[in-house]
Amino acid sequence: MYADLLIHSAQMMVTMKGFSEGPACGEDMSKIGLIEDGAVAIREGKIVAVGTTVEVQAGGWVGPETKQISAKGKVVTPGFVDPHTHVLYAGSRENELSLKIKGVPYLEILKQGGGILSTVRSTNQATDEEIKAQTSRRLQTMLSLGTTTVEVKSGYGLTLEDEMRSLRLIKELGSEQVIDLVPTFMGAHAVPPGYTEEAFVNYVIETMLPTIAAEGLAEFCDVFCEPGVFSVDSSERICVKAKQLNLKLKIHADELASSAGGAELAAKLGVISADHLLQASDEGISALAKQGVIAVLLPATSFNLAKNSYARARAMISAGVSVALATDSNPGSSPTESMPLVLTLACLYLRLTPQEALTAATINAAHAIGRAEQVGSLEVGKQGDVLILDIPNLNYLPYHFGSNPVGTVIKRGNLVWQS
Ligand code: IZC
Ligand code: ZN
Repeated sequence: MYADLLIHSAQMMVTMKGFSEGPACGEDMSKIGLIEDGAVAIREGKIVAVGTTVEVQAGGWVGPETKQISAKGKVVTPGFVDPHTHVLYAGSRENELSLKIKGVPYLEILKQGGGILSTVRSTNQATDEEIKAQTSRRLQTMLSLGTTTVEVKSGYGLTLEDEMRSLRLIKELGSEQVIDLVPTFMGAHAVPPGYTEEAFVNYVIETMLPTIAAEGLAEFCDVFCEPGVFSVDSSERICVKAKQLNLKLKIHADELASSAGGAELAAKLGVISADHLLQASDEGISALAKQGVIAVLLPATSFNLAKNSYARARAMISAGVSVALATDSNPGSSPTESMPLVLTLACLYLRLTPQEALTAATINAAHAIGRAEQVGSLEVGKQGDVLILDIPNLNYLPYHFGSNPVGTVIKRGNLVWQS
């Protein structure tokens, strides 16, 4: 039995070996399973051998039909996993840039009917084909930047019908294009006009959640837990119901207001991940560590909100929290598809080392969306999702920013993008 594909002679190969059972935390976030002169062999979409080039070649995997790619002088990593995005939408919000430059806060724009509600209008007015075409283009950009698995939230519909449409489109896109998509229901993204917070939360709990769970359209449920959007109490009610319906949980927690209790709620509920956490308290961070909640940090959002405020990643890692990284790709607070940019920002402003940042963008990110058995590391039996980066060493990845370091993207053993 020969491999279909052999990538060999990598200057450095990052495997992330050993964390498929549970995410890396503390000092383990630096253990990236580096192999010099590394090789990986893939057959029928799955990894069949990993090691040095000599080891893999000696394993008998290379036959006359095996396609071979040399990664000489380059760095090979698992495909990036982006575990927090709002990438399904129509329209854009560049008109809000001037407000942002003037210092108008994100939530003030929302309060005035813009922000999320503006994208709800443009999405709900668009046809299925328009939403899919615009989203596909962004997914293609993500793929070219090395993302091979991505979580996608609904939340620009805000009626049962429109939320179901978004989740159905995520499903369709997932089967039509290359990247694997993981669907999250986020009906509680903003309170639409005509509702009080309480009335809308009741609608989410009594009408949206049961139908969406019954249709099997989402794996996760997420809530924008933030004073002025959904309170801790409202968020808890929604999460408790979602859990009863066997949805896994995520929370947007402590993004904007200080010590609002989002992290504490996340720990109390035992969510899989708590996301943002810029303003999480020391108690909240300890609680996340104790409960094994993954912190999904979104430095591109901090950067784009331009408030010079970043999550306290070092305190989280010291406390034993597993950290993951995501783009938060959305038309308002993070209009980007770039995990390489996120890695740069994570090193400079979250003060992660390149090793920690890579762990956060691969295996820990896979854990944050329930995909660690399939992706996030280069290990035998996992999906053949591999990047060949056109860079000489690991430090170069966060160091040189603003251009694309990705040379080749392999998805399930197929070459799907090349620079
Ligand atoms: O469209 O502004 N933070 N939700 C919560 C978002 C950002 C997306 C948006
Ligand atoms: Zn978000």
